[in-house]
Amino acid sequence: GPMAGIPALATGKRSVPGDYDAVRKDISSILDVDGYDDGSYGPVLVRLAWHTSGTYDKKDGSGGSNGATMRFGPECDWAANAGLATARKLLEPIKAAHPWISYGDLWTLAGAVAIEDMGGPTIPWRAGRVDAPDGSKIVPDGRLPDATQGAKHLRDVFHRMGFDDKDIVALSGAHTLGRCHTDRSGFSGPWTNAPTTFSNLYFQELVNNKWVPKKWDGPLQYEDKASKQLMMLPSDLALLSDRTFKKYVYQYAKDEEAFFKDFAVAFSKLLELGVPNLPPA
Ligand code: CCH
Repeated sequence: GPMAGIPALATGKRSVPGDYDAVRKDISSILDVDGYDDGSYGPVLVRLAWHTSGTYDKKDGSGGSNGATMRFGPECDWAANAGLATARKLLEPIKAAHPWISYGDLWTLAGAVAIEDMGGPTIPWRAGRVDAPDGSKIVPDGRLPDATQGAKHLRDVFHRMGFDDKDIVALSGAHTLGRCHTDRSGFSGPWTNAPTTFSNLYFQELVNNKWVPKKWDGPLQYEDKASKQLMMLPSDLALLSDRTFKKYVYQYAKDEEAFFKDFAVAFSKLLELGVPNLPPA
């Protein structure tokens, strides 16, 4: 739907270069908005941070959040990035108030701040991404995961970025946040009943429900048999049908602390893929 009004920024003033705390404050101040989805822009900002980073290929170092090439075609028009213009536009007033920050740093910092403000773990974040000019080489479409596919595809995509099986399951826990939109991905609905709180609920719902195909005109997705209010993508259910993935799903469903710890490390790594010359941690 249309964007709800953008609230005034907390600091409301320009900051000195390098004052990332001022940027963090302004990001925090725009997250909660009545009338947009479940009341928070947090989830779509997390998705922006993920999609700007998840194009990375460790073989040749291409892709990743450095450059912020999603500002330009064709990347902004990839089907996988449908709906992320909402997130990018939302951050424009913050870029205007803090013009010294790069888009790559702003988009990834917004994802980290959103996770933290929604109750998640502290995400180690470092500045250093440099924006690329329009016309720069953009990686080919097709590097972000396809929700209709299974375990082999998840491994192909995430191993290409340099992640292992445990990282794949930990990162998938971000689907505790937000929802699917028919006008963006074609899928519909939230994974949990608390989509603006970062928790291990996604894993609990995965293991505690019976998942059946949803009867509708849209693409194959699953609904929980009891309430029919929650959804899983085919790629989510792949985490249950693969023995290795399933082991971590059950571990994270039981142990939120382990999930938070592993997610923070993997998400931080994701945001830094392909970013050269980062300052020491
Ligand atoms: Fe995701 N995700 N995601 N996802 N995702 C969608 C929404 C969110 C896949 C497909 C989809 C990660 C991994 C995967 C978020 C974070 C992460 C949607 C619905 C699809 C489809 C988009 C829409 O309609 O708006 C697939 C396939 C994978 C395979 O691994 C990872 C990793 C992360 C972050 C660490 C978040 C957050 C959302 C909610 C966005 C919103 O607007 O509410």
